[in-house]
Amino acid sequence: MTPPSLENLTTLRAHLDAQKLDGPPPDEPGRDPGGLAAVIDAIALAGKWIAHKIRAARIEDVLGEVGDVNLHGEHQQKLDVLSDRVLLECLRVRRDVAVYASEERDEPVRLSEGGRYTVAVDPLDGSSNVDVAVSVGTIFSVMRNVAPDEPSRSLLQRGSRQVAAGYVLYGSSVCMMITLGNGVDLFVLDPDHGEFVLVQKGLRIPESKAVYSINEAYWNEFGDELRSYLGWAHDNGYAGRYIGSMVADVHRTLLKGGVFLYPAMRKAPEGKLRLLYECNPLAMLVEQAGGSAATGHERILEIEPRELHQRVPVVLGSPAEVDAVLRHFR
Ligand code: P6P
Repeated sequence: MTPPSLENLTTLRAHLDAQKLDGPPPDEPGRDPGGLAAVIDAIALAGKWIAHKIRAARIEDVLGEVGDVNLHGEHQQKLDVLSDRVLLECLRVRRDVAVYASEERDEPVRLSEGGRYTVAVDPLDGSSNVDVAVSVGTIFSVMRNVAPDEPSRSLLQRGSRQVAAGYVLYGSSVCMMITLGNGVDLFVLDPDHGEFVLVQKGLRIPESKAVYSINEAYWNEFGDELRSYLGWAHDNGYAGRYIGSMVADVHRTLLKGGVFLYPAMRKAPEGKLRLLYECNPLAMLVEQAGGSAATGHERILEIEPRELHQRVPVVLGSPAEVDAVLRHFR
């Protein structure tokens, strides 16, 4: 990893401009310059704001619950609601997003008429960990708006149709991992200048690593195949690492290798994690970095979504480690 220096200092905006992405929409009066770069830039801006809020949370008392529950019956944290709101507004002003979907909203929000993209987000994944200062993150998935007459339909495309995906991780440093479909790039927020700086271009996940990441407290809920895999892993000296924030567990897996699992269980036959704004974007990142992402029976990115908040089981990470899991599912 080449540390940034004055000679090779590349900001996110400069990196995006160099990718020659879709430019602004055709000249139309009153339309702000849009394009995919502007969409990613808007998410980065929201990420900076959320990072600040999280840093100051205990001081500004935005911790804790608003008292509401979201459609999944999960208690909404104040920061969940704030993060969702700032992402929506940052994307609205860029005028090229037709519809916005979020884990925190029952229904999608129509934004710009004629917008060329749809964005689906988990505004603050792992938010219950904020109270104990554990890493959390914003996950995003960008698709083309292929149904201008009814943009919400564009949200239900298979993950292989994503044009961009990534996350902002609010940890010991604020990291932004993005893919535009031609590799994975890692940026770190320089707190002194308020810029995301490129620190690793073309990131590759290690081929193998004897680390698995799963909540083994659910052992009694696991099927025989998964128990067989875990028994094999225990016999082969694997280490367990589980943070309980998917973004943090996946970030470690991308950088160090290993396998992350949130499987189907008796009490959750579809697993817990959502397809559109958690598993699809993270699966795209992992595949673009040379890894694999499956449900145990099919490739995540080939799933035809049925509905906005659909859940799927997920096994993702180093190719050799995902294969080791799937060998027990065949
Ligand atoms: P469990 C956080 O609530 C989350 O959605 C993911 O970030 C995380 O991987 C998972 O749930 C943790 O779930 O059941 O292990 O607490």
